[in-house]
Amino acid sequence: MLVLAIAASLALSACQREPTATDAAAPGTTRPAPQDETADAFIARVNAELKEMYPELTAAQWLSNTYIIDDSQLLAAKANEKFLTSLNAWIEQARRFEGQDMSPETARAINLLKLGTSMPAPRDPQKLAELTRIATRMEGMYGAGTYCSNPEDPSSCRQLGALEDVLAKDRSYEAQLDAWQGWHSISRPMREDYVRFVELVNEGARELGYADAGEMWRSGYDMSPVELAAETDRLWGQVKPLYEQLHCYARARLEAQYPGRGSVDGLLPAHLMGNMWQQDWGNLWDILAPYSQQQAGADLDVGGALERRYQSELNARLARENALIDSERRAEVVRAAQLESARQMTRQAEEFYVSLGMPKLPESYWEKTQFIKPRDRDVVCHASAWDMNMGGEDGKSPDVRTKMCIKPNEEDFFTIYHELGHVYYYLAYNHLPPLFQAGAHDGFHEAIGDTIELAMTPAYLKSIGLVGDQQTSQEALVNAQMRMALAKVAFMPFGLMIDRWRWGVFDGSITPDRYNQAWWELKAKYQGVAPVAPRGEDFFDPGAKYHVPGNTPYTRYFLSHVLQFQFYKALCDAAGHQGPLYECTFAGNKAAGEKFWAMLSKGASQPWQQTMKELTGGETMDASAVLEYFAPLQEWLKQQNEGRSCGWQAPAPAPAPAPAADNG
Ligand code: X8Z
Ligand code: ZN
Repeated sequence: MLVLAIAASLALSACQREPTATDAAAPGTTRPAPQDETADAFIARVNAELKEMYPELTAAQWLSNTYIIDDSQLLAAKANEKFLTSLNAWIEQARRFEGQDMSPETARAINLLKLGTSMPAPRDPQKLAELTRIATRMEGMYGAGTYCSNPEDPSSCRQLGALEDVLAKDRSYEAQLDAWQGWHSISRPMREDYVRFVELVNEGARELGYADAGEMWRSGYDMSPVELAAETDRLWGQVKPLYEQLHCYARARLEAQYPGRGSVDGLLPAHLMGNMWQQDWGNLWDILAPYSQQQAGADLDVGGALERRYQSELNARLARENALIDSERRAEVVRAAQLESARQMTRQAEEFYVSLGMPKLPESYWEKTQFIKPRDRDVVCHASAWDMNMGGEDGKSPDVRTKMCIKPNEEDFFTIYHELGHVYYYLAYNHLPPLFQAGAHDGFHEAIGDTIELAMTPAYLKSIGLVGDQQTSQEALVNAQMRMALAKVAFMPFGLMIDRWRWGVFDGSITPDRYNQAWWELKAKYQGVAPVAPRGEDFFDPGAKYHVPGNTPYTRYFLSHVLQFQFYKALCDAAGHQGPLYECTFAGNKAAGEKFWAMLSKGASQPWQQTMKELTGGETMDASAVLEYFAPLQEWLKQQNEGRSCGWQAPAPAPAPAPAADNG
């Protein structure tokens, strides 16, 4: 989501100078640069203006995300237009200082300003307005996406949440295929918009001096864009053997579950992985659990426990009602129970952070957050965390929120911890100037909540009453590791392939006539996943993943899946943990909490390498903590896969069309 992307880089504590009558501009617009302004004064002014205009932008975005209608979209597009126009003006004004001496902080702030959006806009006002309209429309189309299996019958219509439930729970091959194909039909109309979107952001990126928007995205990591790309290859090389073992194991189990149709030429069928994008295989626990609960002597059914809690909440509420309630009243009661259960799950997550010594969430968080899917309108359900006002004025409470459509299941329970990671990062760096109110890099932002997730060990889950007694057995260990691997290891190649696709789209090596083909080539190459029926260019399957129409860069999640294990290890050390890494939880440990908070409160004020050093002692991203963590599982998988022929052959990519003679 745009706001997150920019929030990740923009805010100021107070105006550095009083605006005078001569340089006053309309609230929230850029003032002309004073003649004798120094670079330091310039950055102070940008920080002030940014903070001033920010609440109006986020309010419009919040509205269009939580109430999708033409009017809210118009306002969001306009607010975005205003913001991107200001951003371009600031960047233009910053050129005056090129080559001049300035403090490292100011130089850093100017660079962050240039990278202040993942949607670089052309300077041409008409094109800029067109871009914001397209962006808002695509996100709205995703949020409102609905598949009707029988177009004549409105009761056959389902949105993403209901279709995801089918993949999560229904083991019928056909029902899953219908849900998967159904959702992938909603993005067909986005294709034309996306082609134009790419042209426009590329134009914006070129005007800023980048080769294309992809190169700009790769420039936000305190290293060259070429180095960043090489880093992702290197890190993937570290975890690939583990993924291949997991893939091999999952394939064998699927082939047993669906004889003759559990794989497609050695690749995993896209609709059978329990998840719309095959990025998290946790829902396949019924098929992939190494040992039964009895064998392991430990239960890990967090989803079941949450579902039971919700049901008893609902039953208690229904018991208080008149036996003859009508369907309208019943729906109200159901909603009240859903809301209560969602809030309870969120309280539980908050408690983890508070147990580390972090503050309670402000009261306004509980009032303004969207916890569950509203009944009466379309919303973007994809989970997100918002800082509405960069900490607010001095002395006022910050306005932070999350927006989710929480259901009582394990995946959403984890996602709440993930989202609160963003929220606590906001709270920790709200004291910084707006331009430094961002993650050390965007992968850091994604890794905070996930670091906590790693600390949600069976022992922790038991301590909060979500699972029962845990015996220590080899079987229990393998089960616990598998549960984590289905979320974390399965994710990694997906985390990589999305931007491999977009980098190619932005640099022109993937042309619109090959959008879908290239998408599935990358899915095959990295994830070893394939659709069971051809997906031609009449589809636009990338658009069925939120971050494509939402234009959120994705490499951040891949990096986060490496970083979170490094952070976890460092916090376990801080907590004085002894023994194997995977046994560690730092819940309730104030020393770990202090170390974490210190890292968060640095925001983007220094190169991430420095921030990482302060937390972990090292300055590079490194997947060896991933491998250390999963060592027992990898051993077990090797034994299980003995005698199987693992790996897969990705179909050879079709040759790219010859490049255009002149690409400008
Ligand atoms: O988009 C998210 C978060 C919001 S930043 C819910 N995630 C990625 C996804 O869902 O695709 C978290 C993990 C990966
Ligand atoms: Zn996130």
